[in-house]
Amino acid sequence: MEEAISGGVRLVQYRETDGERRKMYETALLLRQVTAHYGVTLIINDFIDLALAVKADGVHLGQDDLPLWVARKLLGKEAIVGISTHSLDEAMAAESEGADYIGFGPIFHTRTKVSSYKPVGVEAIAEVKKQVAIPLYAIGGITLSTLPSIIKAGADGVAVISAVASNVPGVIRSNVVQWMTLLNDVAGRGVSLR
Ligand code: 3NM
Repeated sequence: MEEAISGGVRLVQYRETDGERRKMYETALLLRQVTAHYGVTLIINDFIDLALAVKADGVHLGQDDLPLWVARKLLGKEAIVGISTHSLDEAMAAESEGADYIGFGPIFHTRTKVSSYKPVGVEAIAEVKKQVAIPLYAIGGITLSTLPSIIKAGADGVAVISAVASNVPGVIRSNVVQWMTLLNDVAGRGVSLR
């Protein structure tokens, strides 16, 4: 994460889908210390209690997680609450329920997340943006070569895992620098909710 931040990332999501909750707490606490130091926004995937416990900036919920209003009630109105959406209907519902942003996808095939959702394609982004005003972050199988089309379709930003992840020291940083450079070229801005 420090490499990603040094490359220019302004928002990170801690996404751990299974594992020991104690270990997750310790990891999230460390991520909070580092993100606070660099002034980077930290969102916790799925777990409202974890977000509360480490004073994260917000939580990201899936369609099967606790309802948005519960997260809002527990975390307060200043917290960022985002929702994963996979269709226009889900996107509209998320907005009317008070989400701060939506994740929308999978845009393309991805091997990172096992789910039954079929890829929605780039055109679906424009359809959703016609009806939904809150920021849309496209996700799922996005690469540097598809990034321009996604921004042109109206996405406010992108969320990527495999396109930047690496175990080799220095590679995440250089990948992120490439992404931020291209984003600035095609969108004229970085990606941030705060
Ligand atoms: N959520 P990659 S797709 C975490 O469609 C996640 O809601 C998705 O990883 C959704 O950039 C996805 O490696 C995986 O494809 C994104």
